[in-house]
Amino acid sequence: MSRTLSAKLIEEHLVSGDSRVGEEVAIQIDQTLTQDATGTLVMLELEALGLDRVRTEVSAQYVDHNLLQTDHRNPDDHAFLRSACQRFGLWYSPPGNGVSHPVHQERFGRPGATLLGSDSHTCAAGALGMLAIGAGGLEVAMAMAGRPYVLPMPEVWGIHLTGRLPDWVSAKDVILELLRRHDVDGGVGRILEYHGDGLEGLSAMDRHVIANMGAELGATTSVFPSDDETRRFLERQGRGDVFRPLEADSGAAYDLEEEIELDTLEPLIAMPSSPGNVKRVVDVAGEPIGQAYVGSSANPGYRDFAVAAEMLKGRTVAPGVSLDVNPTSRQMLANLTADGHLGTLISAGARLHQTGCNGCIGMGQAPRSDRISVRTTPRNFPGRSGTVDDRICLVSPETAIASALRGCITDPRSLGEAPPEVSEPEEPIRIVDTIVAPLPPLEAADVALEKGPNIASLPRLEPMSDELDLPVLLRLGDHVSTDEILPAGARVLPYRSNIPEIARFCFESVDPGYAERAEGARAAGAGHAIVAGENYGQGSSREHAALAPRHLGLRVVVARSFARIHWQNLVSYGVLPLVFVDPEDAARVERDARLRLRWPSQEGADGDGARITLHDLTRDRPIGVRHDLSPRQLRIVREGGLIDFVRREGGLAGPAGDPAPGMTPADAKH
Ligand code: MIC
Repeated sequence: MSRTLSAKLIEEHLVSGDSRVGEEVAIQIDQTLTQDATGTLVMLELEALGLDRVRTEVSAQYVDHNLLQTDHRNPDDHAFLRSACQRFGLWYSPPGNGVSHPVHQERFGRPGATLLGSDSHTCAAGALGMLAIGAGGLEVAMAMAGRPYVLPMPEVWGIHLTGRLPDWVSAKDVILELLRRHDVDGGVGRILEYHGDGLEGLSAMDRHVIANMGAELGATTSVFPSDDETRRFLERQGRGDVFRPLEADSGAAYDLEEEIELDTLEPLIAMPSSPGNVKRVVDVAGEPIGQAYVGSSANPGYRDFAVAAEMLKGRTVAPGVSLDVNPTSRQMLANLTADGHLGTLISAGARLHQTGCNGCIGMGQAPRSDRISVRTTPRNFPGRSGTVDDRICLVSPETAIASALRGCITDPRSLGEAPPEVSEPEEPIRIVDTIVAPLPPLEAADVALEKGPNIASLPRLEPMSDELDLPVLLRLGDHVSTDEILPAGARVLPYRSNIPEIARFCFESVDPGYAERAEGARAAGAGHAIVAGENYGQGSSREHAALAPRHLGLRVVVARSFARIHWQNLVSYGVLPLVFVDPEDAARVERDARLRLRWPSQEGADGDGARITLHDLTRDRPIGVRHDLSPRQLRIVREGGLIDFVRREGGLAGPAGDPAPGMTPADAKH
């Protein structure tokens, strides 16, 4: 039978399960990726679970998010991560080395491998024919311990690309076109598999741009074939030996099919404040901007910066516009410097920042309050930039620079020029030695974890009782992002390794009184519930968005639907995610209503979660709810979360390859 590439990658790694859509499959993970903003928690989890050494082919830890060192907290986190890498056997990419996703693609990417990462944009590695999935940190910790990753078999969505991109249109416009068509939840439960002759015009880093922002569609991941372009990319990184051609069989049947004629695309822009709010640039042109921003994991390629530089040659950015340039990596910076592009950018008025994520996650570079900021970043959720009433737009580098030159949103085609032709350096500078290799096991065993005063051990979470009376402390709308649940930004990120402290910021932009009310309820011995609309928890994979509210007493979220990674994070931290059977009920439950949750006191063999009931005590009416948890997940929630569950089952110290007791994939659903 003809198979899709996604099916082949899954079958090659299948540990158990049946690869029919919706059925659970457990896959072996070859590589893991963690970054500092989520990695500190992962390392604390490994410590709590008693792991001795990672059992993957490669586990790499990057420091790219918390680079602002305004006091001891972030540098202490870096030192902690470095010591944890030495202790547990990971590669360590220090601050200044660059953004995790492109650096991983350059240094460790391998066609045909699986990658699990505690960052929602891990899917970017699909650019090389990998099966790369973003997940919560605990699941990544489990994968480091050699446990398989369990997921419901996604549908495979074939995206057939034909033709060539027109002048002034680039890879970012391809993914914005998909977001225009399908919005932020259009990819949920799906793998986007790209194929067709249109691929010939897309470099490996162009494919990275497209695969990266599959996360914004809610997709499980994106997959590109591994072809001549992949080989070329790997050879330029000095890693041609890991190349392996991979593609779907001819005539492979996709669950869904879609066509994009690249020749017909135009410059596109995601307007404030959703990646799905996509318009044609020409339709919104003319609006004044205060900032243009180039860089991030969503446009990390050499060409993205080189095009910007060529467009700016001999010119100066418009008065009043801050042009912020965030080079992807140390290696990229070295190449842009050698080629003179960096000098061109600086002479044109650009502000050069250190290599890393920076303003993409609100670590500095916040825009002024009353003006549009056009960015090549992947996300524009409200307030994520650090400015409460920000107006962030997502664009290609071409549109960002055209806008920087004119001082207003500008369709690059309207510059009336030929687009710059750029080609990658013949002999690129390669910087490989700044990533620190794992220590040999004997030396590693003696390394002590370096914990600064801000690094707090994980809070213990108590099991859930049979009956709970919970006040509804928040009622939320649709598409609430993890940036709204637990903000990003320079004030908050320094507390990523300190749950009690970071919990104070929960839902700050939505309802500043929430944390205090939750603390009050908790002090009085009560937990609480939250009611939400569709796609609750979209965006970042940060576990803190589940663990911090849990620390404040959150026990149940009742929503119309959930985003994939956050749903799993809630389960991992002992919060019960329930779905309204009648979506209209989301509007009927009042803020401050009291809900009574009942679990059957005598659990059946499967935990009998089907009989969980919810009653609105304020209106005295039952609320129809369902859960989509497997028996194993129900047990995890009841026992207070995955860490305690695994601890009770004997921790992670077992021999390599053994599924942990209680972690048998066949028993799990997600
Ligand atoms: C993001 O784009 O939101 C991040 C920063 O990459 C996050 C990670 C985080 O919150 O630490 C993600 O997407 O997972």
